[in-house]
Amino acid sequence: MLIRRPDDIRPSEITPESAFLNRRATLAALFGAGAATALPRAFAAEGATPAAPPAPNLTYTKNARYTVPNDTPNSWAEVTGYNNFYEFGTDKTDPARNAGTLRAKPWSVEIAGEAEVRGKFTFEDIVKPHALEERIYRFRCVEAWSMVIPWVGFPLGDLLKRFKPTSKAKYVEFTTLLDPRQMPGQSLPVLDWPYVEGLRIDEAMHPLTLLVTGVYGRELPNQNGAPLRLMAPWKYGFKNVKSIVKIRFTEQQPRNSWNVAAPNEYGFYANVNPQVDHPRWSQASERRIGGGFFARRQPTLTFNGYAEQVAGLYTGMDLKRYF
Ligand SMILES: Nc1nc2c(c(=O)[nH]1)N[C@H]1C(S)=C(S)[C@@H](COP(=O)(O)O)O[C@H]1N2
Ligand SMILES: [Mo]
Repeated sequence: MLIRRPDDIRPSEITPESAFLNRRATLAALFGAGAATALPRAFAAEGATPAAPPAPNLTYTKNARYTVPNDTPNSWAEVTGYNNFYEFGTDKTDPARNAGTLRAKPWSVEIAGEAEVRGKFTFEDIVKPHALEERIYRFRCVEAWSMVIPWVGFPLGDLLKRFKPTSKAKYVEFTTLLDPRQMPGQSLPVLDWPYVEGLRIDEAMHPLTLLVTGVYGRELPNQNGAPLRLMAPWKYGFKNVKSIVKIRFTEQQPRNSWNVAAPNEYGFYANVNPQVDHPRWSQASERRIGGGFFARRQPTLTFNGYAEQVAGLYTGMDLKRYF
């Protein structure tokens, strides 16, 4: 059955035109014939009985300061089945189907740039010194859909401090793994691989910014960015780079993948802002995933509801210019 919500934004509307051409034909070669013939379809689990998450396999505490009042988290099936991870295909259901080729263990992260402590660190070196906590955050994709997600992780700033950034460290750049054998979508010119993102150092150090290792009490599924991904909940989803292999402290503002692909459409800051529309659609409201066929649209909140905590980072900045 083909159910297509009228307010759905098709990949053809968000992918740069040149990259979108013949996408289905090329995906067929990478992912098998099914991808070429499958009609676009609504996420199967949407509106269905929420599938319960499997038992937790992480040790963590619930941080009750970070919850979303009057809202319940999206189901496990939604959080792990409706994804953007173009390294595994551009449809929302592609990552769950295709991300099995990613080897998230063992993993290492290179620390580089303007910091006293640099070098290669294992996943365990990175994570072990930190107590994991669960925080329920709003999540807002630039495509005007949203979820509520119980992430497990720890404040990124606590990690960054361990590397003793120098006074020249004004920004932090994060890079995803580059390996077309593990990430077959990297064989297509959809984005300039590897996926890179960046934050200003004060954004990276902000207590809301998490380095995420899990969701729903479990180690991150590959499709959600195993084993390490970023989460800055006041920004559009594309800032939250997955499967990070490199963290670099820089003096200059780093490039970020979607800005490189379409600079008029995706900025560096990408703060959720109902008053600054995407050139091709409004950001004033959003479709909350999981409401079923008659899903409600809800108003977009400034800084995705985190204005009280983060607005001060942008005092005096014209947020229409720095979008
Ligand atoms: N490496 C990488 N990171 C990525 C993306 C991607 O395509 N590749 N997509 C981004 C976008 S657009 C969104 S909305 C979120 C989706 O995260 P989720 O699938 O865990 O909900 O991941 C972000 N991080
Ligand atoms: Mo997104």
